[in-house]
Amino acid sequence: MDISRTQTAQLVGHRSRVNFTRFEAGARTMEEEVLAGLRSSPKRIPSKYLYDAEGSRLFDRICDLPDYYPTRTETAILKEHARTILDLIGPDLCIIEPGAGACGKGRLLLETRRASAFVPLDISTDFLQGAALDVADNFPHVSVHAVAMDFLTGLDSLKPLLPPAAKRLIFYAGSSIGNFDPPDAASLLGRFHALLDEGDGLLIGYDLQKDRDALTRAYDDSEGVTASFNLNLLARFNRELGADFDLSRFRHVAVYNEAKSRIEMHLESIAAQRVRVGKESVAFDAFERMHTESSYKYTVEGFDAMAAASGFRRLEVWMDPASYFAVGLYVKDGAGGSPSLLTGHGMKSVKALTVASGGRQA
Ligand code: AVI
Repeated sequence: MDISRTQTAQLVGHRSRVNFTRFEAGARTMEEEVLAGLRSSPKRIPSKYLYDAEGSRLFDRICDLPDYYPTRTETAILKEHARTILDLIGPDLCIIEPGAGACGKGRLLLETRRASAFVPLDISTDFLQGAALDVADNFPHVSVHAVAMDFLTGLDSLKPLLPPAAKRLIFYAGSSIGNFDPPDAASLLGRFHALLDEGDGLLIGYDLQKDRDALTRAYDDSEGVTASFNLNLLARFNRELGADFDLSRFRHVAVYNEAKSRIEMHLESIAAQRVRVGKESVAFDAFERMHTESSYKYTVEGFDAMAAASGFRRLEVWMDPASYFAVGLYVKDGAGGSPSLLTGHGMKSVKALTVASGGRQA
């Protein structure tokens, strides 16, 4: 990573302190990336731009929608199995949570009192600082080191910063892995692998293949929140790039691409039109679409194969009774242990991993 600036500070909360580090990397600007996507055929926009302040607020609303099952299903799995999950990796854990946001799911793991350190990573500095202080106040036995970074490009710089602990566990929740095309997902798993030592773990939530109706309802909800979330991209470009998208002339489309096992979100131009974006004028045909997000749906076997190709071996997987969502626990290969067998709904552990917990010195 090309780190142009690194800042460190101690944040002081009501009852606690948080170590805080910010990495800033040289990156392409939003205008360059958006224009490159609009020049391509078919047009596409990087999905990371969905998450400005308004997009993040809308995404929080999506997570609470009856039609959007992933968040509540993953939370229920974690609530039920958090203790078992962490016991499989071992005590004195350092939990690293990429894309931690409000650290809500990380807290479910911290409540088990199995972790001695917590490293939330997020690109949004203000949000991260507040959330990390709140975690430190609520879990005084946990040493919190928050890192503001784009973890997609900055993960290589993180290793020297990690606090000492017997084991590390990367916790990548929310089926965020599903928003990467498979080669990029595999490459991210590879970078997670590089951050860990043998016997360290990866706990990852991913969405499962299911019937088309349930999937399209989740991404085209009856309250129209996902449509607003998608269209907010255009409002953001109007605000931040001086674009002149007329939001009433585009519509939200969510389709399940069965051949690629992914939900695709698009914005469709309802008529032929030209739109100014930065210094360019971009032409849209009637019904032409911009691809704004993919959300891949896996099978347990498919996900295991991708993880194995990146050097991870599955110890266990937990699912809800309807097999809508999976939370898999993987270990960086080279450590002892017994992979469990698939046993149907619930996927109960067949044999717990036993790994000698050799201490690590930072
Ligand atoms: C963040 N990510 C896992 C969500 C998903 O389900 O792919 C983003 C999302 N897009 C529309 N609804 C939710």
